[in-house]
Amino acid sequence: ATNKCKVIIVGGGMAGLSAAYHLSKNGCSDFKLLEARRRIGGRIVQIDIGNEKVELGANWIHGVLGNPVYELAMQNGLIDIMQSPKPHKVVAATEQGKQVPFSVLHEIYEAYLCFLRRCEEYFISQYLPPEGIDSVGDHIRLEISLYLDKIQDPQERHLRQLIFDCLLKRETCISGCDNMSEIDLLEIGSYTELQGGNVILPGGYSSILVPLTKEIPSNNLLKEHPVKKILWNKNNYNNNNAESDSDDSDITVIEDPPKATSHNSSRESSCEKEIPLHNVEVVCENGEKFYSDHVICTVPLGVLKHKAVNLFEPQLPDYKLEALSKLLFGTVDKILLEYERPFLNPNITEVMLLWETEVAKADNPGELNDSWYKKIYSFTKLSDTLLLGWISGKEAEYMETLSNDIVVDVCTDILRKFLNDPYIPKPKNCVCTSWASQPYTRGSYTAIAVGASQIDIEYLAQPLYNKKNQAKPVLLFAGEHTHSNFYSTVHGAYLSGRTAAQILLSSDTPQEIVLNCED
Ligand code: 6YU
Repeated sequence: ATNKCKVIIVGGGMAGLSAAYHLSKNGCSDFKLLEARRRIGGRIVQIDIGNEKVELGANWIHGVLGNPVYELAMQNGLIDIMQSPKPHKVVAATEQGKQVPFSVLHEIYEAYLCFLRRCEEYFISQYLPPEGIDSVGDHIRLEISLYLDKIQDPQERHLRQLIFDCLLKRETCISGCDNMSEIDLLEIGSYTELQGGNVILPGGYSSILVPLTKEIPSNNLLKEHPVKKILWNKNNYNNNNAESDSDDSDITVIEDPPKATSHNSSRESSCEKEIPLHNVEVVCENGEKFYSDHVICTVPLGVLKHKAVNLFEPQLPDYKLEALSKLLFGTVDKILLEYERPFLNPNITEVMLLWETEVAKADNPGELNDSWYKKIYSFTKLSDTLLLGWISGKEAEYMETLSNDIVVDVCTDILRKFLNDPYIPKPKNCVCTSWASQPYTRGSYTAIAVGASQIDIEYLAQPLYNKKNQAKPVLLFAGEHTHSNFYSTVHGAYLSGRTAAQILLSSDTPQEIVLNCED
């Protein structure tokens, strides 16, 4: 009997936990959350490195005003309101170990921000971009070349070009792509930035999981339950059982039942008579089956891209499959280096790396052997003895195939060269994330690729019904990839899980949906 419930939630990242939390808080405990990994949190995950708690996925609450994750953190005392922002001192250094004057860095950063804002404006304005320019990368590069044309001194121009290149690499880590030429120019403005800057929780982002999980009955959270198949219109297959159903008014007898003709099929239905009719059967990798009236699928876009065709029966509608292939789920990885003793100037918090050469675009990943590391755009100091490097795209995916020893050697060479100091020590420990290789993530976060649009995200979010006139959907979707303004963020995931729960908790009119659900 434990394998039957009203709602199954697939995936225990922020979206799944938010759905479970909102169901629980509103009096519905008849659900199960099936999580593939041994832990919950998904792309929110913390490890210990030395004495430090380090986040391997999300780090910042992006924005304060109107951010439900910030609210949740505030309500639960997770934010240190006395915390004063630590000074951030960035230096930009060239491969020759020369540091760039801060005034130049500042000038280029301001210009760059202006170019980016102009890209974002296309989403709301009626202006059209120059002909043939359809990506953020192409548009920004055009503006950069116009800007640099005005600088007479070739050395000054070159230096500025290197800073722009570095900022473009940084942008790939923010957007979640390999190259900014992949990002649709007209759609980048669909992402909504909330006011208030980036907030860090003193206990790390993962501390946000505590107030959510404490509201969810622990028996409802099933870890190490990877889902293999979601059969989401069982009702249509097994109409013979309709009368044996529970008293749930959502479940109605289907009008046009398939006829049981063969010996096998009648045996199947009599066998299933022992199981009260449910709309949904969810099968785990180990063969264990769960039955429910509704299922909320929160697996990441990367997993859906690889698995959707086999995961759902019946198949998802074509409009969803198309949206899945059009949207981007890029890779962003972190490189964490732990040192025996502090070595960086205490006043410096970040070193931006101004690589001389653009990263070579290799179609054959083997060719990245000699160039992958040029995609690391900076090292940030997390503590006196901990550095964080960022890398994105194909180069990040290539790095995921390398041993830690290789990464350690390469990063040590980079730091020695850019900081012009041959005595910089080797780290005693190195941890690299591997978001693209993780079978239950397969990338880092969602972006709108050239040719895709916000509508594709809305298509992914559409819940599905398996019968005409059904009051509530059977198959619902949540996850950062289903939020049309806050995709790629934790708060987007949280809101999408809340919406899915609200739909199931609600009566049938949208007004009541909102009123019926407590946050
Ligand atoms: C944010 C931040 N942040 C850095 C890095 C990463 C991400 N994000 P989940 O994957 O969490 O959960 C799905 C679950 O499903 C999971 O537990 C699986 O195990 C499970 N599952 C899969 N298959 C299954 C199966 N078959 N059966 C059962 N279970 C299965 N967000 O707000 N602040 O600082 C960062 C960052 C390195 C990788 C981030 C950040 C993204 C969030 O982590 C992410 O959106 C949510 O956690 C996803 O939750 P979920 O539930 O949907 O999926 C201009 C412009 C463009 C827009 N970009 C701007 C914002 C940039 C984003 N910021 C990134 C920066 C960092 C550092």
